[in-house]
Amino acid sequence: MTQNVDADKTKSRALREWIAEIARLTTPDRIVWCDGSEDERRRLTAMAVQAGTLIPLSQQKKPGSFLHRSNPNDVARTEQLTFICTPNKDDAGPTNNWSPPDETYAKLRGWLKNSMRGRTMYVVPYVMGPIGSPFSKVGVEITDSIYVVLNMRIMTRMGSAALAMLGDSDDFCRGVHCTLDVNPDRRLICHFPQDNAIWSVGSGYGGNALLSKKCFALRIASWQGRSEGWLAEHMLILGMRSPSGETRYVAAAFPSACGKTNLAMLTPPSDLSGWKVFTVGDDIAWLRVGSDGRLWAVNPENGYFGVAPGTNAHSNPNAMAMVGHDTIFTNVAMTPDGDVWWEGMDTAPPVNLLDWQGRPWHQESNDKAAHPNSRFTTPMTNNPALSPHVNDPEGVPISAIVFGGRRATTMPLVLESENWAHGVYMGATMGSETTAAAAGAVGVVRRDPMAMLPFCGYNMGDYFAHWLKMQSAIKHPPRIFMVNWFRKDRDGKFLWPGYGENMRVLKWMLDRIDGRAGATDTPVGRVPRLDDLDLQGLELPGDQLREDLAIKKDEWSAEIESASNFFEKFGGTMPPELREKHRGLAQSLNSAHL
Ligand code: GTP
Ligand code: SPV
Ligand code: MN
Repeated sequence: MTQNVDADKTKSRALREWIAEIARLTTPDRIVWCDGSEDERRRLTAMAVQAGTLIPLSQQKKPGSFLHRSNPNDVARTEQLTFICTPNKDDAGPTNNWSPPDETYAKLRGWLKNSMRGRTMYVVPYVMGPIGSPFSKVGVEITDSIYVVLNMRIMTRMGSAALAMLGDSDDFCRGVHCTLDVNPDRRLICHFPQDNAIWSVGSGYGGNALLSKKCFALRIASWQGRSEGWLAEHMLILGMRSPSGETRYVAAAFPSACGKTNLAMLTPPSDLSGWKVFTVGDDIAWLRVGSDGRLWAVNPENGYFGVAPGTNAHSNPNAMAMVGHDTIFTNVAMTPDGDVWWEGMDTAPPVNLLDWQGRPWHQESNDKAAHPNSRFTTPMTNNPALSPHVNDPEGVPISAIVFGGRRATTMPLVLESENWAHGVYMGATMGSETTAAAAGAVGVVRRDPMAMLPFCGYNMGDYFAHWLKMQSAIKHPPRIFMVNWFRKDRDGKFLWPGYGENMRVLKWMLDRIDGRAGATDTPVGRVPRLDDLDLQGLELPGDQLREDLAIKKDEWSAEIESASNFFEKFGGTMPPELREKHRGLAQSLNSAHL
């Protein structure tokens, strides 16, 4: 048993002491400090293959790529087992699960006692944000899972560079991850923002286990952002280059599995010639006010943990190209010749497919071959549309913020807010149908403010106030919009073709900002008229688009009612400004003739 931490690994005494403390608790057979080298990747990959954790794919069809099958009880984030452990319950607010820090630490320590006996403890230092950026932050994840290490290697700037950045400082996020026996009865994902610490036990999947992502970069970072005056958001960041060569940036928040990765790397329709989209980030944005009074965004991640189903050469050619090599696939189906397959790939399912659990699968089967939340982990450098500014230390300046949900009804294709406060109101009241990205029922509409309901590390009432307060610091605020790619007709078919065609909506936003495009006022915001959108080359019946843009009084009355009930939860922490906005909107809707 190795409990002495080599002094030569890090200059940070706080890090050495913390590693020693967790090692005393979990008693691993050995401690391995990850350096992020290519040699280390090869070694760990070989061990994972040996252990059956990774299945090599065909090196002709998918060079450098592997398949991982997770425990079938562990296939998505578990929000009901995710806790914010602040000293005060009110600090977590009415939308988070809360448990008291002391009791929670005691319980977790009990579970973790000797939990790494016979196993290796990996120490994974990582940087969130570009190396050398004053906005970047260091985290260290302790884990007993090679799969987690290999994913963290793709998702973050991991290894020696992080220790170099940390130096002798004690300022790092402390993440303890232990898979235990993947038993849902001993699974908890706990955040201690006041200690800059995360303890995650009993799950090896995605956002539960890759602690850099939702746990640090959103829950802990949102807490830090409130006290330091910035925002940590569940947002993609994209650049749009116009035919004249000017690039403008947009940050967009959609809930899990609602289209961020797809929008972030979209291929514009050929009819909009000369336009190109560049990806800065696909899931998380850290936003700060620059010295020029604009809002600047950094993507703290280094790779993509993207949804596989629905990805195909038509919907997302860039994603198909980037997962063609050096990718870890989780819970997708496997073909007999060592390739991957999932629903919505747009190719007929090959015969003799193995499903995500490794069982033979037949076309007549009612079960999905790939799990609906199956994913790819791929380095951002694989993305053909990667922005050349992704490593810029100051980030990119944001011209528009977009909120969006998955709504079969009510929400039009796009809505423009009047001003910052109205935009914050739109984000705060937004709803979306639940998806397979989290365990539980799928397709139920719930309020998911700013797509942050499961990811805000503090009281969401205070979070809304923080958003409102940011306005005074941003001299040139981005304009705020709301979108919905998922409205359906009576037969349940999507009204809008989506994917690359979403470029037309993005273009309208820029045209609005620049005063080139028109809109019509409605009680709930501004909506384009048919000829305000650039529809060249798009074959879409006018009636269908009209239906997609319609504001319907009965639907909106229900929406307002639902938002009222949601606001009620917050009591005194709800900013009066939003309540006022809500009352005004309800009134004008009531008196409007729609
Ligand atoms: P997380 O990684 O969970 O945060 O998801 P995400 O927001 O990045 O969603 P992603 O882009 O992976 O899309 C999720 C699902 O929505 C996929 O099955 C996509 O095919 C589908 N989707 C994405 N964009 C569109 C669109 O514009 N229209 C329609 N109909 N479906 C879309
Ligand atoms: C999400 O659920 O929003 C994801 C996947 O991006 S996970 O990393 O599991 O959170
Ligand atoms: Mn996400």
